[in-house]
Amino acid sequence: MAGGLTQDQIRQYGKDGYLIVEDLLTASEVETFLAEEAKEKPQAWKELALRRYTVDPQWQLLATHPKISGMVSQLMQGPPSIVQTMYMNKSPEGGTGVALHQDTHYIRNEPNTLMACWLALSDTDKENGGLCVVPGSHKRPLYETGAPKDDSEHAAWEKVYQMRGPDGQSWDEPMTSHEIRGLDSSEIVYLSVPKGGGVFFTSMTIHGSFANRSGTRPRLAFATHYVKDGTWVYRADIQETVPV
Ligand SMILES: O=C(O)CCC(=O)C(=O)O
Repeated sequence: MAGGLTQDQIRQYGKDGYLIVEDLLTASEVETFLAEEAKEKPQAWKELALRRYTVDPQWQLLATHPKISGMVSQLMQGPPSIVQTMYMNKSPEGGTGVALHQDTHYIRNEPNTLMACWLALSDTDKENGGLCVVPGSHKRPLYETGAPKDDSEHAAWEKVYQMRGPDGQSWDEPMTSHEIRGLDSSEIVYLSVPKGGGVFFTSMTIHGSFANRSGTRPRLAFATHYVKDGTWVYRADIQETVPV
């Protein structure tokens, strides 16, 4: 699949572990998504959780967007399959963020080809809880984590996931929301991404966000996680990946 990234952009992604690209979506694509999202949804849709892209045309459009999937193919050097999609509407009155983590903490996969495209559906920055990253962190090992420490910044949860291995075995695994321990906070870079722009990042890149303290500006974002065709995803709830 042809993609629109230059060799310099691909090199930058390899060096930093993330890449910001503006104008991935048109204003009308963003507005159409948000208008559909504002409508009441059936229970069956809600229950699809991370797999809404399999039935919802707007979610599918963002997850399979040719401009974006072409770039994902370039970055992962092969055909992508969709693992999950998430829409995150962080309210201006202190809506909490996702504690800093590496996506491999949440989605174990082999070989580890997981990566994400995070799309800004409103203007996003430090004040309204925009995405933050630690440049170059994708070259480090997987960090130790614990439960998030500050619930005014980060949501904390616990869940049990069913896992399935390639040998047919299945087992339950408890998971809590992850917060990396031992991170030097001066390494965190707070990104400003305008509406319609996006950030590509690897599953080892440390990223997350803090609460929206803007008082007036919602932080709206849509993320799709992809693996390269042929990758095993252990979590049963998102194991059935869909080629783009
Ligand atoms: O947008 C955020 O707050 C965090 C998103 C995230 O962790 C992800 O897309 O993997």
